[in-house]
Amino acid sequence: MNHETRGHLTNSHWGTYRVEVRDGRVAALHPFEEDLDPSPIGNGIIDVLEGPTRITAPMIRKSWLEGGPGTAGDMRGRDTFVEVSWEEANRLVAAELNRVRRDHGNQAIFAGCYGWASSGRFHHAPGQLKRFLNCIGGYTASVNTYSYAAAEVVVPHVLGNYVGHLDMSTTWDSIAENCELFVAFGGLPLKNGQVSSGGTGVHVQKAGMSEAHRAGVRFVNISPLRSDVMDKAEAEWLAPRPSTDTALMLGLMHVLMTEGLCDKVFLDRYTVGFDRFAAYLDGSTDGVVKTPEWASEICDLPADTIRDLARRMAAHRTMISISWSLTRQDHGEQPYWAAIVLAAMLGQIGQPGTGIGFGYSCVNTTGLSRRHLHFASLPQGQNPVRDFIPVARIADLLEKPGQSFDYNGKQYTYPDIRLVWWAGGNPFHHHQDLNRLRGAWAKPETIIINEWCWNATARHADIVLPCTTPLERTDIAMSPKDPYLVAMDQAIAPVGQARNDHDILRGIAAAMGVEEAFTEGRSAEEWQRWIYDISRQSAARERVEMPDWETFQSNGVFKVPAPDRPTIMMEAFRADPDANPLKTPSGKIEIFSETVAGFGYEDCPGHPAWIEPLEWLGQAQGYPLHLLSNQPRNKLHSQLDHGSVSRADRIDGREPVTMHPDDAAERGLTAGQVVRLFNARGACLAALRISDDIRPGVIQIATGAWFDPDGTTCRNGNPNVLTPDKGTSRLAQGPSANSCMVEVVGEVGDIPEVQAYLRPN
Ligand SMILES: Nc1nc2c(c(=O)[nH]1)N[C@H]1C(S)=C(S)[C@@H](COP(=O)(O)OP(=O)(O)OC[C@H]3O[C@@H](n4cnc5c(=O)[nH]c(N)nc54)[C@H](O)[C@@H]3O)O[C@H]1N2
Ligand SMILES: Nc1nc2c(c(=O)[nH]1)N[C@H]1C(S)=C(S)[C@@H](COP(=O)(O)OP(=O)(O)OC[C@H]3O[C@@H](n4cnc5c(=O)[nH]c(N)nc54)[C@H](O)[C@@H]3O)O[C@H]1N2
Ligand SMILES: [Mo]
Repeated sequence: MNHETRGHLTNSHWGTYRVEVRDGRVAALHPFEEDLDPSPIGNGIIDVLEGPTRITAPMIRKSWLEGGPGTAGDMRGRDTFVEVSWEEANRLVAAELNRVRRDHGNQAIFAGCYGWASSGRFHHAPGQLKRFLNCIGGYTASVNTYSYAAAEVVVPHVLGNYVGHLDMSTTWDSIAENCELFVAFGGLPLKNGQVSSGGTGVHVQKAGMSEAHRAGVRFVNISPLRSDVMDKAEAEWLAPRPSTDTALMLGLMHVLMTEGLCDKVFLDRYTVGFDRFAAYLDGSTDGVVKTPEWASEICDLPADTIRDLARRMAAHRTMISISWSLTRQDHGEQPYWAAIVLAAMLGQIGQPGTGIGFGYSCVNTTGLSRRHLHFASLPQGQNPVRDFIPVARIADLLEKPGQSFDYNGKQYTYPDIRLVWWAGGNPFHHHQDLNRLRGAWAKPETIIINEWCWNATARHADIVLPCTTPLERTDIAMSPKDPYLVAMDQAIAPVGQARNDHDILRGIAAAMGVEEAFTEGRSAEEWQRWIYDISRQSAARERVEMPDWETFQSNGVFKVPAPDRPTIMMEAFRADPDANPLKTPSGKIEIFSETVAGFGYEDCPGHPAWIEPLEWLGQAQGYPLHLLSNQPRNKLHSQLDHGSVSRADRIDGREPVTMHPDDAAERGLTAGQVVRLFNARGACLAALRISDDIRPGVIQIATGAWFDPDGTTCRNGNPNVLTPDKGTSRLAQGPSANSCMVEVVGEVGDIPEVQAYLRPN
């Protein structure tokens, strides 16, 4: 297209780059010059575009090909693969879809397809697959995310909306100007601000935090990890036991209530149900007074520290940030609800630079100043199937057809799944208790995956359809959360026989007689232009003038002009709650929710409460260390784990696990040695990193290492062999990965080699 004159551009969740192409190969990705804090993650792709981990042709699992659907599901992950032509692959997939539809109905197809895929508005793999399946009668879907399912379900009961408020987070400029004290539950790890789903133009988190620090904002890092706030911000570090923030917040709120530090005017005008909650705080309802001393016993911070923090929060203009990680724990609804009530008691919600924010630095776009535009995407059509699961209930779905489950006040039934199709996600990365998932995964008759690399999910499939990476196709990066629109150029030819997901599905649609319904007669380029033009018209209605398609293509980048004033979350509600009510039953902040109380869930009552997690340091039950499996700094989830950037960060090829020196000494472990992390669910191998930047009793290993099973042990340090597969509560059924206890020992004898990055036979 226009890259002859302006050079190739690409975009990813972790940034925008100029692509240097030499002899038809990608030689380097150079950071976009407007990005003053580019991420190194991008270059990790170069050495894996080709090579043993690349899937270069359609592949069928041998037993499935020979015996047909349903053959030797337990061989998934161990079987060999047979290469077939695209024609043959299309024929096999079409025939199998027709069989399952005819014999069992479309609800027997699970295509929740959770995953981050790649940025690029058109070639969004899950969106493409869902559109295709809707052309043939639909599929069983999934709802909510792994990121913050508990918040997605509980916060709408409290504030009327969750994602809407997250999108309207108070911007960094307003924080720098107005905030004095920034209290971050789960910290503000810059490692996470490297990415944003849908694509990143330039990185702003470091600048936002630095500016606030220069302006005098004091940061408090409440996290088991010191590194969760950058050194430069000179944060005060408070390291509670993991999964106990709700108790800590209750202790803080008790101080506010008993010392007359609550903003009563705010509570009266903007909230309902404080009295019911106060009766819990002061122990009238359960006989337990939620004093700082009580909280201290649970979270293990000194009572005086809690008291002092509460007084400082009341005395200053305070912003509370609550990281998404706090939802990914047992009863992950509670810290979110509690943090909102804490902010309501301080009375600063809706004012400049203060109040509450949902996870500053979880992604680059939280606090990023931008216009809020509506961009089009590929229409997905209508799914006639009503069945769904809360996203993290995948193993339950496969194991328990016909059984019922609770979700947000209703009961539903798991359908009987015969065929699973994934495009753009890696359940053998993202799900908990992978040994359990492996067992459940053996049950469906057929598993299809679109992937470009031989990760664990590809290895555990029957039909592997090789797709392109963004460097091998043309697209547009156009995320409503990021001001930069980027023309994504095709830099190189597709590797091997890889096809774009859209073309893969078009081929299968043709074999099933629905090609016209799937494409509506448009080529990929015509669709991109269609999406762009509709978005351009929508932007024009917001008085933002986007260039026409040709100009955009020849320039390569368009930046939506910044708004002329900061965004302040819930500003309109604060200004006039009668004219701008929240979408809750009362129109106000629901400190007590009659709706949630009415569900009668003992694990999610009508107001925030401390409910002991299944696994935590207060109840060690044989496994004495709390394992945090947080997001990796050198990649996005499992993406590019096989690439050079991620692998350079390893210790002799092993994933590092961080432990406090006292815990290492107690176990006689030394830095760099290979250790075994284990509990009743499984084990994984990792290399020991010793640091006093972690709370004693807590260990940390990043997620993302490709699952490499050897029995129930992962040779490659994937923490999800250890994490519990339990819903946060009957309300949200979100994932609880961060409430996980383990033990660690030195690995002795022959230490098995990592095999995750070899091509399967
Ligand atoms: N223990 C623990 N587990 C966790 C978490 C945790 O904190 N702790 N975090 C959870 C969270 S928040 C999340 S969001 C999930 C993330 O889980 P996922 O989103 O499933 O993880 P990714 O590795 O991003 O998977 C995306 C997959 O899409 C593939 N892909 C990329 N581009 C394309 C494309 O164009 N087409 C196709 N067909 N495929 C493509 C990639 O190769 C990759 O395999 O993990 C969750 N799991
Ligand atoms: N580089 C990079 N960035 C990413 C991602 C990635 O894979 N790589 N993934 C993206 C995705 S999908 C998401 S959802 C976001 C997630 O964003 P987060 O949920 O914020 O990510 P985490 O790194 O899991 O958690 C942040 C910190 O919370 C702390 N923490 C954990 N449990 C507790 C607790 O009980 N109490 C307290 N006080 N602190 C706790 C941990 O020390 C951890 O480092 O990150 C996004 N950003
Ligand atoms: Mo996420």
